[in-house]
Amino acid sequence: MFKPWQILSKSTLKPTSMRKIEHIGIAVKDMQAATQIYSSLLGYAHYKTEQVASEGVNTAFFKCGESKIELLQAINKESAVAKFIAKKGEGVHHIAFAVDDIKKEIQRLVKQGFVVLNQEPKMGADNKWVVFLHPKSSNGVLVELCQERN
Ligand code: CMX
Repeated sequence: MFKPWQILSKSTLKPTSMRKIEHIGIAVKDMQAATQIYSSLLGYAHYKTEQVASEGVNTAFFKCGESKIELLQAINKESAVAKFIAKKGEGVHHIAFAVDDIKKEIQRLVKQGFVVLNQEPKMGADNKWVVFLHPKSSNGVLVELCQERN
């Protein structure tokens, strides 16, 4: 059973390379409609679109200060986003944290009992190495770690 609060106290917490919320991923059914809605909300257009075939998604990115909004539309029914929408409907799909050293963070989080879905970082959208943590180990929220690819 995953209970990191049992093994960590303030005195054992160490500095990590978790830097900021890099982006929030939002699952949408209709990308064209969603980009219009988020353009209206933010007052400016998305800065890029990208298909990530390996994840079965089309994406559109908006900058928002230091962070981003990533709209995600499934391109096939096997996609994690298609399954998410079928079960929960449109909405917040994941929160992504920027890290300096993704491999070190994987080791740290595995030691603490988090369920890391891919132990080897994979290529994600917007020029990143990415790793996902199972939502069951983070209070029902799918967590992504991402590191800039050089
Ligand atoms: N947020 C919160 N909970 C989620 C979730 C999400 N995004 N996706 C699934 N779940 C929940 C399911 O509802 C289910 O809950 P219950 O057990 O209460 O019913 C539970 O997690 C497990 O679901 P599952 O049916 O066993 O597994 P899935 O086939 O739905 O897969 C997951 C879930 C997280 C393992 C899978 O979506 C995954 O590997 N995700 C990582 C990759 C990814 O999401 N890629 C798309 C984004 C790519 C990008 O950002 O570019």
